[in-house]
Amino acid sequence: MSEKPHFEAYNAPAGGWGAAKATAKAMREQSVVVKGSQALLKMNHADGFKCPSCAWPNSEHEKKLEFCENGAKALAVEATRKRVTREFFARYSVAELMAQSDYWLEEQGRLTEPMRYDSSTDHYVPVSWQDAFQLIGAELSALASPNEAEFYTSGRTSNEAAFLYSVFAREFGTNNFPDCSNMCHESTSRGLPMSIGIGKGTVVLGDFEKAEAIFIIGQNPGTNSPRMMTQLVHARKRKAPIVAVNPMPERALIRFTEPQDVVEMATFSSTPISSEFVHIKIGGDVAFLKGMMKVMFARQDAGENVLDENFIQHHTNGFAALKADIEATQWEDILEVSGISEEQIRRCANIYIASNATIICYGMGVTQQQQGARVIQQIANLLLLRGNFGKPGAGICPVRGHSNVQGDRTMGIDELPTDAFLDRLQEVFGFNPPRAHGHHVVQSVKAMIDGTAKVFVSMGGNFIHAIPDTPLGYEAMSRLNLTVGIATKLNRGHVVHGRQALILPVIARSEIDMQATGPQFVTIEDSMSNVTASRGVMDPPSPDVRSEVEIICRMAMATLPGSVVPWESYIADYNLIRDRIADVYQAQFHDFNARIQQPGGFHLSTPPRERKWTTDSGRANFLVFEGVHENDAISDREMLRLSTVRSHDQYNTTIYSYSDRYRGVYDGRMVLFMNEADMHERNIAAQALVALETIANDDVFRRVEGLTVYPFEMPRGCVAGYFPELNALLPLDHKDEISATPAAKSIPVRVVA
Ligand SMILES: Nc1nc2c(c(=O)[nH]1)N[C@H]1C(S)=C(S)[C@@H](COP(=O)(O)OP(=O)(O)OC[C@H]3O[C@@H](n4cnc5c(=O)[nH]c(N)nc54)[C@H](O)[C@@H]3O)O[C@H]1N2
Ligand SMILES: Nc1nc2c(c(=O)[nH]1)N[C@H]1C(S)=C(S)[C@@H](COP(=O)(O)OP(=O)(O)OC[C@H]3O[C@@H](n4cnc5c(=O)[nH]c(N)nc54)[C@H](O)[C@@H]3O)O[C@H]1N2
Ligand SMILES: [Mo]
Repeated sequence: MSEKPHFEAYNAPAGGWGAAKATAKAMREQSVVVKGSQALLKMNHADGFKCPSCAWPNSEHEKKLEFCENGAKALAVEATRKRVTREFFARYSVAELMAQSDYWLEEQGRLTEPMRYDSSTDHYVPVSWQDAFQLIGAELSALASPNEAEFYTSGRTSNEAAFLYSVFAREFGTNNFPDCSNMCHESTSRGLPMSIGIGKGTVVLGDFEKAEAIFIIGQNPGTNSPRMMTQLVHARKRKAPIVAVNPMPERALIRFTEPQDVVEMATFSSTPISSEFVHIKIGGDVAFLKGMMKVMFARQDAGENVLDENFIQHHTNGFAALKADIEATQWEDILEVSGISEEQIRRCANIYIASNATIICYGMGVTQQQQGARVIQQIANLLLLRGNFGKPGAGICPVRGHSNVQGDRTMGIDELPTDAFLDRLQEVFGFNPPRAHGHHVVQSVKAMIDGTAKVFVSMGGNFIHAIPDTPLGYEAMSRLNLTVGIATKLNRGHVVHGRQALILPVIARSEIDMQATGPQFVTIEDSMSNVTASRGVMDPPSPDVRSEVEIICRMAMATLPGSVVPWESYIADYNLIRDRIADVYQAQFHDFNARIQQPGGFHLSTPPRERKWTTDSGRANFLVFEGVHENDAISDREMLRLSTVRSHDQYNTTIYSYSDRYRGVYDGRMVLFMNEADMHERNIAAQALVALETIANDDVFRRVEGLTVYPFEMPRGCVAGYFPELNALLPLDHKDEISATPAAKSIPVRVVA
């Protein structure tokens, strides 16, 4: 879209009738008002399917309607009546598709049959399923080493499919599992175990009813996990304080009208959400957290009882070192780096100290930083100081993104598998899994560039527009021998492809998955470790789409003729897959097929809930973050920190519309949110067209042009714009030190008029 965006500040509460209207509009646009509305009644219900949007759990008491505006949009675009057919591919060459926007590609509708790239005509042409699998088998078998293949996963993939995918790639011989989690909550998965023994959240939904205070750091729930707003509204109605820490004053963090609350809707009333809005500078969270801890130590030393000393003594290590570090941290540095006043930090500390049960939620504003994993460890420190683990209403709550991203990791989508897991796989299946660690996302891109990766299989997702350094990604893809996109919708990853390429269309989660033994269900694990069943209710978009499970099994059969795994049997009956999952993960998934039939499924145990610590020391660890700087020191006077965020109308790389109503942006996404004083200083007028350039010392020139400046309440020195348009500015090596998660929320840039 070349149109210039326009801006109109949004001052109403988030949610409410605007959300209800947007739900109806999404259904109309995809011509699925009746079908979509009927399906919505089944969304997140026991006899229905799990919302394909976010990973927030369902309420424990079943509500009549268990969906939100953005879940409805996700369903509408999945249920769309529009179709991408062989005629479509005959009409447009790949070069012509390349010239279209991501929005346009997505808008063409559901993929309907397998397609193969024909380089002689630059068109995708129909291919039989059998020939497609044969091509995959031939290319994989021809590799000099299994490690020349990369098996990507996006977090919508079910437990059953993810498990088989992990078994297939490992029987083939590699642990190369780059996945969307590597760009998302990897900092949680790698950083949190060092603190509390596990890389998952420790709260359940019921804890939100008992929490006496809730902190929300670097997360935009009104857009990205709107069903969470129900918990926040309830908490505020019973007067529990909420502290939101964010460089953007996101509307839903300020005021919200619960669309499911009949009285609020009828009376146009709303609930204020944050009792404290902490307008943090990008990368200022550690300073803020350390400031709060500083207040706590000082009050404890002054004779107050603000720490849970009993808990600290019996359950933790490293207290003295943490205390020494916090005491050595200077207020001056804390205030400068966070941009928050000492007074507000003290107020937030008071809220925390007054609460006997606190939940801290966090999202991408924390994980996608250069020290993301270590910031999370400071969040854990803060919670440990008051024993906020293993008691009702308390704990840590990393809010995951994709609806099954947590389950995919549990099922073995992990480039760093443990030996214990590999031993178990070997015992259950009888093949020797590879022991060497595999590639995460950043390593896989490097392997494509240096030619050591030759085949890329993409189980869902849109790798090319999710990763950093967009032009580098394009180059990486085009060097491959074969790219395989297993997908519901056409996206950039199918248009930027290897020498040979396949697009394989799948049945979506909301659709009936009919196999030889009858309709199959799959399972997912939500952000709070609940494992639940998902049963599709709608008809698939064409008779020629296949389930992810079937595609994986047939790829395996074509690649591994001597396989010891009974692949064919799994296609017919997913219970057999769950039996194998139960065998591999005995402790957590025993009697899987029986337990999944219970209403609400089952909860995977999280040891910190019982105050058990699966760390090396057997205790929770206080970990020190020296100093207060999350970012590289850059001495460029022009430098601003850029955060790349989601609009209200997108799902990652899928753009639903060009508006972002809560932030007041309409008809465009090439927007730069900027503080007015920073604009003045640079002589930049509102609505001016500017370019951004990355400040990096790697000799690569990164620039994005055509951004319209929007004066916005950003802290000084901080700017924001949209993912994925700005990914070209994010260097591949600008990443979290521990987990390699790209630091998409903290890119050093300069504005060029
Ligand atoms: N509708 C919809 N739902 C989604 C998605 C979607 O695209 N659309 N994506 C899904 C996925 S995969 C994920 S991971 C989640 C993402 O959900 P979120 O974690 O909410 O993701 P973002 O919108 O990228 O950014 C979150 C917030 O971080 C803030 N932020 C930026 N820098 C900083 C900082 O330095 N400190 C602090 N404290 N905050 C900062 C931004 O202002 C923004 O409000 O949502 C999931 N759900
Ligand atoms: N700059 C910047 N970059 C980021 C982020 C950021 O905040 N800023 N966020 C990062 C994060 S948190 C994430 S999770 C990644 C997201 O990275 P990905 O997960 O790779 O991207 P998505 O856009 O979610 O993938 C969308 C595609 O998935 C396919 N699809 C949808 N449903 C299904 C299904 O049921 N089955 C199959 N097989 N395919 C399906 C469709 O073809 C659709 O085009 O991006 C990361 N990149
Ligand atoms: Mo994510």
